[in-house]
Amino acid sequence: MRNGGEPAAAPLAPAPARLARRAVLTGLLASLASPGRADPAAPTTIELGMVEYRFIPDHLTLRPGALYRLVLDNRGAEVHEFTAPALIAASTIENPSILDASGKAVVVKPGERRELRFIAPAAGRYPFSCADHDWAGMTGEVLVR
Ligand SMILES: [Cu+2]
Repeated sequence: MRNGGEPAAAPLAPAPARLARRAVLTGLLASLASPGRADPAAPTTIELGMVEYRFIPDHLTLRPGALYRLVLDNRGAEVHEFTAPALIAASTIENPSILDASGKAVVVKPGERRELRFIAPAAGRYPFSCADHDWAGMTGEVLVR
């Protein structure tokens, strides 16, 4: 007679192929369970226009841990900068060579489009500006939530 429902012998370990199938199935089920969740491998593209002297739009809402392509599109006649020290310091920047020498900004010439790829940081508010024209109100904010 067995005591306490314990199995008499350890079950056979699953074969590696069966484990692999189980991992694929688990991933599939997880993706079905959260259909609204962005695939972290597929970036979300956001266009940020730059003119004299504002960003269009001047507020962005991002998801923590999601991958973004922020396309900085200078539609103006002057050089503009996306200056975002807190955001850049807190994010994982995928293409840091796009940053200027300070490591806190991306400089965009008139008519130029430059792309900053990054993984959004933890929830919070991250102000940005154009360091050349913040005096003129060329500022904005990224809300991560
Ligand atoms: Cu500017």
